[in-house]
Amino acid sequence: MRLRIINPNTTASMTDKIGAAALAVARPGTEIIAVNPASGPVSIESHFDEAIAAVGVCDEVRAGEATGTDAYVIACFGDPGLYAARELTRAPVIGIAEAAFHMASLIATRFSVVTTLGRTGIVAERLLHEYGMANRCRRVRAAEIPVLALERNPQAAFELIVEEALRARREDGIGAIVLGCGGMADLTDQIAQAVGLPVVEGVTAAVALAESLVTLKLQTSKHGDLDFPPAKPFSGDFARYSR
Ligand code: 2AL
Repeated sequence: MRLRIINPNTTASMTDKIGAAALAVARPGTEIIAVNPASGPVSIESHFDEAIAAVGVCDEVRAGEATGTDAYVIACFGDPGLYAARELTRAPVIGIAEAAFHMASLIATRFSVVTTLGRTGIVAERLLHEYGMANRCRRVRAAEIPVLALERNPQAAFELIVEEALRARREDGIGAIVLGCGGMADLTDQIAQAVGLPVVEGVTAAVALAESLVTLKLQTSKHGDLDFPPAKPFSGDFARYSR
């Protein structure tokens, strides 16, 4: 099967890292195509960044539809454009926050999230409520590292994430940690070793869930709100969406 892993930001080094993490857990017959939009923010750390990145995600789904794709992963922890992407395809589309919350809830009664910045933590809290997972999460914590610091200085970032995860282990009464950024995908095993708790990372969780849905022949429902968007003209920069 062919999975298209969309890093919604435009930082190619992060896309490579996400692709490698996906490939490391993929089944032998799974092809991983890791991409990022040509235009958009270099990192996603605000509602504005998410709004712009969502357009890039939709463009990448359209490109995936043109070349044949069995499932998509949106590899940013705000799951930008998730519902719009689902409207554009019958293939399953999995957001990494959604995947990580669900996977963590299968191995622990309660988990905490360790994300990058306090403000993106607020986005994660909103998603927990939206997905009906808030009662499984004890706390969303932030290591207060900008997303691109994960690229520039991974060792320093690793230490801050482990410090926060150890505080979560001591104070939150949890059974697992969820990592709250696509850019943390390469650190999972090291963090799990340092913290001594199961660590759920969204890219790898989403790949495993996407493979399961494809195996079960479960596709995005076209009954109701996830049906293809109504055809209509789009003007200006978005004329490419006219149908
Ligand atoms: C993210 C992410 O996963 N990628 C990105 O650019 N911003 N979200 C986050 N919570 O740090």
